Amino acid sequence: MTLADGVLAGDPRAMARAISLIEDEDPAGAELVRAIFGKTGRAYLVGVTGPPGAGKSTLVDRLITEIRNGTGAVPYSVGVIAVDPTSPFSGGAVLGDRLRMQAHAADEGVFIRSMATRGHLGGLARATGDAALVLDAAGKDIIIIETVGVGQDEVDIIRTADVSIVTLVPGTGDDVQALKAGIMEIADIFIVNKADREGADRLASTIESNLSLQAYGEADWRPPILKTVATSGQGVPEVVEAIWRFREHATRTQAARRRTRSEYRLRELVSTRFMDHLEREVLGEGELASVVDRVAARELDPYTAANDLLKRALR
Ligand SMILES: Nc1nc2c(ncn2[C@@H]2O[C@H](COP(=O)(O)OP(=O)(O)OP(=O)(O)O)[C@@H](O)[C@H]2O)c(=O)[nH]1
Ligand SMILES: [Mg+2]
Repeated sequence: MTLADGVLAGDPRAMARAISLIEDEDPAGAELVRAIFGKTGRAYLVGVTGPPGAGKSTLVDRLITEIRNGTGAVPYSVGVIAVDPTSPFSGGAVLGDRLRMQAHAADEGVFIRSMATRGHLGGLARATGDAALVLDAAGKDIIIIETVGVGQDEVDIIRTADVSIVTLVPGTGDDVQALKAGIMEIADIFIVNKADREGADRLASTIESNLSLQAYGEADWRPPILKTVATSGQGVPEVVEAIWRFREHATRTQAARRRTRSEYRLRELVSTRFMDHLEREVLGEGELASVVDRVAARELDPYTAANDLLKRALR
């Protein structure tokens, strides 16, 4: 049985192996994605973002429970990708996520994986997207991606999910931070977590007054603001309900969003392929670095440099 067959059969070991290949940027990972791609597109992608320590993993853990035991007739299967922003060697947060979510270890309908972010520009979004394809091909109905809402890469991952959930916490100045980082705009659902703490209502009304600055038409989705205590599970059923409501509501925008996701990935891949080609096939050893040095030293402007490189690649 090939690795792709294993993934398509939903074998957790094949899935884990596939995601490792993707994470390591092994060419076999790309090969695998090629083999499974035609069988993807069924899963519903839920993006969860927010500042470090907002309680995202705790919440995702509760969401899994709620979705698995939930009100639906058939329990959906769930795949989770937790993107760990720290170095692959620190391992702290990864371990934390694993421990927190291991309550689901015995549940065959749940697959959880942490992914370390690598230095590669754009690589995180690609690796996360490919890992989601693996879970999708393996038959997971709902795929949850957790990222810390810092950095464009991470915001893009969440922005192009089928539903984007932004988690904030009272009393940390998160509201201001989030406004600055532009993650307010991407939210389909707001969560004020740690609602057992003081200031939850205040934070909710800050978000509310922000929303009221925008003009929502009759038919537009207005992001709900939901208060949760992830540690106890309070408010979590309402979050799952809001996800289902959004899913019902946004059938038209979902197609557009998935198209954006495809375009984003295609553009990113072509750029990466092009740069790889340039560095490996066109330029000599260290040549790109010396062009960078000249731009840094103001001997060469970046536009001229880029045009020169493009010309050489196309020659
Ligand atoms: N009081 C309170 N504590 C919470 C709540 N939700 C989570 N916590 C605690 O907040 C801490 C961080 O929770 P995590 O779930 O790891 O947060 P996270 O956002 O996933 O963190 P990173 O992935 O490291 O950014 C843990 O100690 C949780 O127990 C809550 O609703 N109330
Ligand atoms: Mg976490």
